[in-house]
Amino acid sequence: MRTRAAVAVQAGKPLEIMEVNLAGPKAGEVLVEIKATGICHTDEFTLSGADPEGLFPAILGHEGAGVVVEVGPGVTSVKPGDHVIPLYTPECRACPSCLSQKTNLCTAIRGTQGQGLMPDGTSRFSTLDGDPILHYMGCSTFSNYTVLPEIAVAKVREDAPFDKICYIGCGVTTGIGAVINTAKVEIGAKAVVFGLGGIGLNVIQGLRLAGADMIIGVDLNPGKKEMAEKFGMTHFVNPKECENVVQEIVNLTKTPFDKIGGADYSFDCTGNVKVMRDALECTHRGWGQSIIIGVAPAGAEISTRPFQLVTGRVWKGTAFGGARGRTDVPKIVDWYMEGKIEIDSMITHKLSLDEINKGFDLMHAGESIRSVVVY
Ligand code: NAD
Ligand code: AHE
Ligand code: ZN
Repeated sequence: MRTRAAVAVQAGKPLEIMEVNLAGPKAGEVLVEIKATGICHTDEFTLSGADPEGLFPAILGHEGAGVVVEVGPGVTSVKPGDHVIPLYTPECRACPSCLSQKTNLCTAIRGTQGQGLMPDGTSRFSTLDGDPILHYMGCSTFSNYTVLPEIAVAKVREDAPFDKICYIGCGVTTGIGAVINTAKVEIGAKAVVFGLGGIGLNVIQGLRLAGADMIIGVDLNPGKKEMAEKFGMTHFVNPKECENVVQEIVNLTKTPFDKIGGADYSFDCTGNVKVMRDALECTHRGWGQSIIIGVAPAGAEISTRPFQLVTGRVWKGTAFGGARGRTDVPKIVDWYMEGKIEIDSMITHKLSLDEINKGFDLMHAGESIRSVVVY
């Protein structure tokens, strides 16, 4: 079939909207009509050329929601008409990682996914001239129709609006999951969130859900403060307005009884390795945990004095918030539908596919939280 898609032709260039060919689903695959997709900072990261795994030409996008149109041979868990959210972290329930119950990082198809290919080593997308176009993160939601492995779709309830729940495909689950699954934050905790964008705000709402007492937000853009407060941020620190962010946070968290100070938990939602160091070092001696969510450019490395770890601080990372997609994503959709979590106000801009590059401009200007493309 033919479908309209925004194609990343080359790193650093705007996406090009065009008709492309899409081959039908093979065994174990499903054809999905994408109804809406968010634009995550990771799409921008890859498009910019900073992603060591970035390949071109490709169809980016990994934060979508849609409807199953057709299933390939052997597919049993979904059928045409089912509403689904594509999963860049699939859940096969049979690989060593899934069976370990220690990680959400299913390894069943990670090799081919990283090469922009379907599990059989080929691409379903091509130009009208027949040249292959690569998949991205196994999702390619910047195409109106896409093909996904069966293990990479979460079946969700049919009354949930696509233009909101697409955000559960990455940002919402990543932020809330980092708090609940990765850090396992407890009631009364003091936490710091670096970067108050589409991920950071969801960390904040996760912290509120977990019952944190103090939620300190850090961002260079003071325009992010108001929205973060609505989601539960209790204190705001602008690194441009203080001499030392780490000291500022330590001071904020000190009490007459605890004169050492430091956050119980911190979360990097910037992808900046200097920020990651601050995020670790502002946590409490003896038990502080810092969770890296941000993705850093090719060649970037983190550093700290080993003494920071010797004295009990813990550095952790999380992908997709530690969520097991097929199991957890339908539950998060339920939380949204039941009013337990909020999404609507974070979707600051709605665009057509033709306007998709505007979504990247808004992100660069710091004007959007999430832009969502509605097909
Ligand atoms: P975003 O652009 O919406 O937000 C980033 C925020 O960080 C902005 O508000 C910006 O002002 C702030 N910021 C930038 N530099 C800063 C600094 N030095 N100090 C303080 N604040 C700073 O991006 P997003 O969609 O929220 O994504 C955030 C990061 O998370 C990106 O690196 C993205 O690739 C990554 N991410 C990771 C996962 C995962 O599974 N690990 C999932 C989604 C996104
Ligand atoms: N390809 C990059 C790393 C990108 C990355 O870390 N991706 C996250 C999801 S970000 C979603 O917005 C992830 O899931 N990582 C685990 C995985 O298996 O990709 C690089 O540095 O090479
Ligand atoms: Zn993302």
